[in-house]
Amino acid sequence: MDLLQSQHDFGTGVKSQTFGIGQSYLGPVIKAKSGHDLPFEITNQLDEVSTLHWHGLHIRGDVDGGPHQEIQPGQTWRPVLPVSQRASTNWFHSHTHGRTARQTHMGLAGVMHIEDDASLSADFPNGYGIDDFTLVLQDKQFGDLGRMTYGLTGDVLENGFQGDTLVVNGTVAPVHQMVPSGLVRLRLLNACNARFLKISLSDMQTLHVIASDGGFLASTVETDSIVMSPGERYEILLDMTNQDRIGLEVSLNGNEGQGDLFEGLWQGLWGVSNFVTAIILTRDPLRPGLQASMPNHLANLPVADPLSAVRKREFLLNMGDEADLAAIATSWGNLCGGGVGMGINGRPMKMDHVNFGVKRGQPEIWRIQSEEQLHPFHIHGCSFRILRQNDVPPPVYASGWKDMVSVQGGWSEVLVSFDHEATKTAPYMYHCHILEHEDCGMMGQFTVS
Ligand SMILES: [Cu+2]
Repeated sequence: MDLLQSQHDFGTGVKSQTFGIGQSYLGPVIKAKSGHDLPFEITNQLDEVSTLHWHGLHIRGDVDGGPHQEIQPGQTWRPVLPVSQRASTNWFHSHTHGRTARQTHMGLAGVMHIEDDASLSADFPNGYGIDDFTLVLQDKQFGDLGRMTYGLTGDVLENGFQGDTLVVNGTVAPVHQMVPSGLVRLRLLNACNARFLKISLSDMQTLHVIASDGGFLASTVETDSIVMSPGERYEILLDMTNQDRIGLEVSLNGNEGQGDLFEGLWQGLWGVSNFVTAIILTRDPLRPGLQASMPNHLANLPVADPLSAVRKREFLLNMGDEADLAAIATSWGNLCGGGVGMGINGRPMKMDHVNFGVKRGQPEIWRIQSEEQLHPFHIHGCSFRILRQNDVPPPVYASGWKDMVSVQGGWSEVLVSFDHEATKTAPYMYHCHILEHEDCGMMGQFTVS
């Protein structure tokens, strides 16, 4: 796969300047079977340095694709990924120091499905593009001429880039899809730089959630809506046996408004305005699909036992000073701070400073708190379980395997352990997944030995 400078029509009738991975915008959907080594050849045809991080994969730090595995212009990176984890929907995106936000926004992102024996033999849809669809959800801003725009100001650094137009798999929403008469699976990725998305179905139909970031839930969770932070994945099932048409609705209200955003997000206090239909699924009555009921049992989830933890660590996310951010935005143009302005526990990300080391296989509790604002926190090389999210238990649909947890005002706690090695020269990252915050230094690094 090559990292390309390209042009792409998002459906606005004109071509925008974009980056792509082997295509004009975004990358291919990669399907991998757990238990196999996955070799890649990634050539950087851009005229700037880049990286490709495998978000959600449990793999060693030296193939993780973080900021230490730079691919210089013209160079080829050849990582072999030993994929050994449970079935899950993961993704990959740029993780270049100080440039992650812009490069990912330009299109350096793609999706990777991991399957295992259980997922392939289960009684639910897995025909890619037939009854199993992958939706990359992003917010974009288009200028007067219909071209995608991205520019940094102090405000954009502070709140993260937020566009007013929903784009699905690189096309302005809504997109249309014919589906067979039966169960249909949607794999959702929030690939926005900064925007939280609230997801529901048309006609207030019940959502059936089967999987979160790191794999299947214990059983199907029924809910009116789900909230997705940047970086999160959820899978849902729809029964199209007896309905002609259904729409997936996405609210872009996420990060707007005043007051306690977190409460608003999770307790349904958001206004109902500004819902956009992401995709309209229309049943093809002549195409029989999978005739099965909504699955009940999906996976055996171990109890997340906080008493198993051998130690606790605390992370305070720091926003930095407004005037500093404005100055950074001006001086760096369309780059972010390169690791200054924001921080964690009082210090910004420094490439040559490893913050701490953890021991392989030893569960820890990581407690995350935000000085101000809502932040989605991500940890590399693992899946964890959320014990508390902003002082309360997570929604049931977020109680399984995760690699994203959000926090605003209160404490979030996760139970985490790592199975793979990350050395001092190839450490793992933990960071805010508002990509402009990450670029401004809200990130740190750690080893696993
Ligand atoms: Cu943040």
